[in-house]
Amino acid sequence: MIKLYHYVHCPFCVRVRLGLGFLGLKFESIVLPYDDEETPIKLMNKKMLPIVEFENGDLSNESLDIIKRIDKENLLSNEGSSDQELEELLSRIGSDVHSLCMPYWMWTPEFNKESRDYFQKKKEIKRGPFNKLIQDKEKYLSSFNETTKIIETKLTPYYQSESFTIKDIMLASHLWGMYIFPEFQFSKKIHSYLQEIKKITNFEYHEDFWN
Ligand SMILES: N[C@@H](CCC(=O)N[C@@H](CS)C(=O)NCC(=O)O)C(=O)O
Repeated sequence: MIKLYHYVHCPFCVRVRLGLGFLGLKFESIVLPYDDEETPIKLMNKKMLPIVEFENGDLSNESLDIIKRIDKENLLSNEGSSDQELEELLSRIGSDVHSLCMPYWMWTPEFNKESRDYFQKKKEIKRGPFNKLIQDKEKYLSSFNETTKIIETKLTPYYQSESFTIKDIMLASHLWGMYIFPEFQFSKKIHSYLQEIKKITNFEYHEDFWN
């Protein structure tokens, strides 16, 4: 069985879960504590997830390569708008969602005291103190809301497509983390889009912590 090492909050890891789920592939789910440096370095020589170990022992830690490899029948074909446009959208989403959500993700069940401290220390180097991110939330929220208006114009009902594609995996996984942000609601259109994706990919964000 395919083994997936992942972080729940990481959008690139969510990509792989959505891909596996859509294709109906069973996998062993291993949520690594965020402060575990040893496991990813032992497997891939760097601390970066997702890592997939395929049934033949091959390893990969590039989300899109992983999805291409498991999508043997090319069911997630990638036609339509240029990748550049989606990349720009993802980078806009990423910068606001990360600033808004990091101070909250660290209180979700994938973290314990040690991994939370490690996460905060590491992420504050790039983004600045988490309490400042929280103080500035209106700025990030208003920018994110502008981006969601653009997204809405692209859903037909999937991202510039009538059917589900790899682009929906990329978009949805970047948006998903906002379900953790307090006081935030997606518009009905985007929420319905994400919930439809949840259904067809059999995705449950925190299912690893149900038992
Ligand atoms: N290009 C990689 C990017 C994966 C990535 O950026 N993973 C982040 C988590 S979101 C990571 O593991 N960073 C190292 C760390 O957070 O310690 C992919 O698409 O899979």
